Amino acid sequence: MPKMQNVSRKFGYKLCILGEGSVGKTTLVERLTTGKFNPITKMTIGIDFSMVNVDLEVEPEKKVNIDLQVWDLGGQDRFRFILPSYIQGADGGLLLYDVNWFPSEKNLPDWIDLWYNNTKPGIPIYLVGTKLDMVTQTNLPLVEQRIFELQQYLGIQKHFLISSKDGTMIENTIHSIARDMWTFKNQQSKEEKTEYSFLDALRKT
Ligand SMILES: Nc1nc2c(ncn2[C@@H]2O[C@H](COP(=O)(O)OP(=O)(O)OP(=O)(O)O)[C@@H](O)[C@H]2O)c(=O)[nH]1
Ligand SMILES: [Mg+2]
Repeated sequence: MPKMQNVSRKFGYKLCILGEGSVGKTTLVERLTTGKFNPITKMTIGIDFSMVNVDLEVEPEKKVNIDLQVWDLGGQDRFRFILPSYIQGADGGLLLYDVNWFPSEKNLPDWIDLWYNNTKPGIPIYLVGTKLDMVTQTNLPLVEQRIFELQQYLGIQKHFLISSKDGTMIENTIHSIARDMWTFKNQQSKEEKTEYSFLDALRKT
């Protein structure tokens, strides 16, 4: 039997970045692609695409290599009409809001509805609070309380607090969603295989 160690299979998934204007979508994508913080991003006009490569050990001695095609849509209201087709075919989503700016939370329920109306059940979506570097020690308990309330209210358990400025939790967030995307896809293909073999068995009888 060949040894499975270091065997790497390649996958390509679509990851959508969602959220209001100025919450830090493009800055996150730039951090992922260049490893740097860009303090002077321009507002995104339409959609930008980037590739991010992630190596994951999904099981002991089983590695996969994932090409994430990251879709970044301008958060201005005038781009909202594209949203359903933007989301279609997504394998995962990061819904960003700025933890220092409560108005960026206002439309989170609409974003969630939009997501569930345009994706299959089970496709991972995370809530991501941005600009953690701007939260003071005094404000942190308030922010944590607010996150807890949002999770309950929106029914989303997976939440990450990130800073694209100092890099906090950026890698963890992307590795975690890549792993969840892989798990979901893997589960789905197993279910499809079971369905086909069941149909094959029926045909043979
Ligand atoms: N301090 C700090 N500033 C950030 C962070 N992330 C983004 N910013 C700043 O926030 C501003 C807006 O960031 P963008 O990434 O352009 O926001 P966006 O969500 O892509 O905005 P639209 O393209 O208009 O939808 C920029 O000035 C960024 O430098 C962060 O983690 N910390
Ligand atoms: Mg942008």
